[in-house]
Parts: sequence; C-alpha cells; structure tokens
Amino acid sequence: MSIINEWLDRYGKLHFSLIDPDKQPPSEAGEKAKKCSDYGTNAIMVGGTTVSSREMVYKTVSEIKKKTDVPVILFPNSKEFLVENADYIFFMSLLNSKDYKHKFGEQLEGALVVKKLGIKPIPTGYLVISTSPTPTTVEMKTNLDRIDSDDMEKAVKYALYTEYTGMHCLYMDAGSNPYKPISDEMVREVRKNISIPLIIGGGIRDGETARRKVEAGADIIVTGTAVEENIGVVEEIIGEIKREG
Ligand code: 1GP
Repeated sequence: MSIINEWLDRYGKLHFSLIDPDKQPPSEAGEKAKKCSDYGTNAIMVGGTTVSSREMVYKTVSEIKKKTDVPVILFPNSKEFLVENADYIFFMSLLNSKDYKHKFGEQLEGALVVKKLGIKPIPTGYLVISTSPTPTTVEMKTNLDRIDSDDMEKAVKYALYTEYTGMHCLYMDAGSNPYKPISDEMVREVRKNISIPLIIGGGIRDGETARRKVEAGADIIVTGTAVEENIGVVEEIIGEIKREG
C-alpha cells in the first residue's frame, strides 16, 4: 500500500502545510511548522516554484525537524535542491507541461540523487489548472498545455492518464495564491473518474473553501499562502477538513 493511502487509512482526510524556504529564515520556518503541527497538520511540504538555494532547503528542513515530528515532504522544482534530511519527495511529473524537462527530464536526472540520498519517493502526477486571468508563477515558468478551470474533459483525461500509469496520487494545483481555487465541480468530476488519492492546492485560504473541496472529493488539502501570511486560519482549515473527513 502507498504511504499516502496508509496515512489516509490511519488519519482520514489530510492537510499538508507548504513552506517555501525562500520566504523566511529557517528558524522562522521551524516555528511555522510547529504551529501547523500543533493545529493537526499531517505533513510539512518544503518547496516552491522559485526555490533557489540547496543550502536554504537543507537548513529549513533541519529547523522544521527540530520543532516537529510530522513527516517532511519535498515539493521540488528541480533536482538541484534535493536534500537528505527530508523524509519523502513528491517524485512528480508536471503532466500538462509541454516541456520535456518538467515532464520527464528533471525526474530522470534526479532519480539517482533520490536513491543516493535515501529520500522516499511518492510517485505523483502533477497538474496545474489555470483559474486566474493573470498567470501564476508556475504557469509562467512551465510552458503549459493549458487546462482551464471549466475544461472538465481535459482535466479528467489527464487524471485518468495519471491513474493508468501507476502514480500513487494526483496533485491538482491552481498555483500559489491564484485568483481562485480549482472549482468544486472540477474536483467532483475528477473524483468520480479516478480512485487514487486526490490532492488539491492553490488558493485555499479559509475553512469553508477547504470543507467544500473535501466534500467534492479531495483527500488532501495543501495550503501555502495561508501558512505564510495568516497562520491562524490554518487551524480553522484543518478543523473543517477533519470534521468533513
Ligand atoms: C501551491 O498548492 C500550493 O503550489 C499552495 O497554494 O499558496 O495558494 O495556498 P497557496
């Protein structure tokens, strides 16, 4: 059984807190992780589209691990920033990028590094959904085969591909701090068609929105901006996820 399924069996619906190592000093990242863990988060994800220093990733993970026992999962934007002190890595392919590098190239080059460092890979299909009139950072950097938020057929097609190629989970992301999150309708439509765990992130900033995504079929909710800018609301978000799940 995959580790994600194991956690879902053990804890019900999950919440992951995303910390970008470029946004604060490592000690502050440790404090944020501790708060999220006190609120009941199930994992700390470390990464972001613009991470630029391996040392900052290492120090950030190290401070987080001093403050909490919840697993640390790398959310990588490149093979350059893999660190041995993390527990897991979303070994993910950005399926709707038109670039070889984001779909396959970085993963190929990173595979031996993951093995050597002993980080446990979580095979993950990653889809970026476009919900904003202006592109998010991830959209600008990854040359997307655009999936609009109302294009259910395209989203389902990619979701089925993810399941049929044996990935352990599907992560659908509207990007960091988008205009709006992925719609409940799209979450529901994708959920109806696949059976692997479904992770939803991007633009979830309050408990009510998190609850609706879980109700629509999300298994895991990721919040990043809320952790960075309004950490108090993370408690409310986790409360709603756990009540629903
Ligand atoms: C981005 O899904 C994550 O990759 C988190 O998004 O920062 O909007 O919570 P937010």
